[in-house]
Amino acid sequence: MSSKILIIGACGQIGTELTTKLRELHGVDNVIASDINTRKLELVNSGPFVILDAKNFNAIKDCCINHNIDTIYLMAALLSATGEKYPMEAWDLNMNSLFHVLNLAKSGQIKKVFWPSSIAVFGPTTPRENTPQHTICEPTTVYGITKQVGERWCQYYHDKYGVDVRSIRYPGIISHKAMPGGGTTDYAVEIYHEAIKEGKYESFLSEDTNLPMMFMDDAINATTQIMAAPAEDLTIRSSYNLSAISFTPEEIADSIKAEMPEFKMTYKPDFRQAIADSWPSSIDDSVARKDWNWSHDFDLKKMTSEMLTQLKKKYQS
Ligand code: VAH
Repeated sequence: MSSKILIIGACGQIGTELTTKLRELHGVDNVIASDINTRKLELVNSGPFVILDAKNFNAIKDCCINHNIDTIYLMAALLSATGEKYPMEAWDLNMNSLFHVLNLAKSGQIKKVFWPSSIAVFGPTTPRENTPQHTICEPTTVYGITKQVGERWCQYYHDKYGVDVRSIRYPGIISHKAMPGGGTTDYAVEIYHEAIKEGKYESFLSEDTNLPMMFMDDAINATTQIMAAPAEDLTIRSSYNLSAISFTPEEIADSIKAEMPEFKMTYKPDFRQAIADSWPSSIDDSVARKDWNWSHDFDLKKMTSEMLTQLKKKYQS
C-alpha cells in the first residue's frame, strides 16, 4: 500500500520540487503538502494542501491523524544567513519542529522521517578538502549548530527508540522552479536569473570561494533514494555526507559566459563571506555511494545549460 506522506515546508526551494516528485512516485492524493502560508499558489492548487505551523506539535499530530500519515518529510527551516539575523527564531523553528516529528515517530503515530541536514554542520576546524563522513564538526552559524544538534538527536532517537529517521547533509542546491531563501549559497541561483534578466551579476561571495553544490534534480533523487533504501543498508543515522560538484563564483560565471559571452560578473562580498569561509570546499560522500548506491548526474556545464534554458523560457516567454 502506498505511503501517506506529509511534507512540512512544502513551499520552500526543496519542498516545492520534492512535492512534485513524491506525487509522481506515490500519487497526488497520497502526498499532503503543507506550509505556514499559501505563498505558492500553484503548489497549493496542485493537490492536497494544508496550512501547518511546523512549531505546533498538536497541529502536526492532528494532521497526521486526519490524513492517516505514515511518513513525514520535514523541510521547514531558517537557513544560514537568516539564522544569523534571527538566532533564537532559527533555534526555535529548526529544533522544535524536529522534536515534534521525532516524538510522533517515537509514539508510533508515523513510521518514517526524512530530515535534511547540511554541510553547514562543518566549521573552520573541519578538514576542508574531501571532508570525511566522520570528522570535526564545530559550526560557527546558528543554522549549522541546529543541524549538528539535530543530527545527534536523530541518531539518539534511532538508537534509543528505533525511530526510522533518515538524513542527508545537503550542499548548496541550485534550481530554477523556486527561489531559495536566506542561504549563503543563494548566489548560485540568483546569478542565473540576473544573467537572463540583466546580463550581469554582483556576487556577495568572492571569486575564489569554492563550495560544494548540487543541481536540484540530483538532490531530489538522493532524497527519494535514501527513503526507498532498505533500513538494514543504512549505516549512518545522523546524516549522510552528499556531494556532486564544487565550484567558485568565478567558475560558475565562466560556465555562463560559455553560453552568454556578454555576461558580466562583479564581486562585493558581504557578511555571508565569513559563513562560506567556515564551510568545506569538497565532500567525501563514499559512504552514501556505498550504502544506498548514490550517484549524481549534473556537472557544472550540464547544470548551467539546464538553468539557462529553463530560465530563458520563464523570462522570455
Ligand atoms: C544555506 N542553502 O546556504 C543553505 C545550505 C550548504 C548551504 O544549507 O544556508
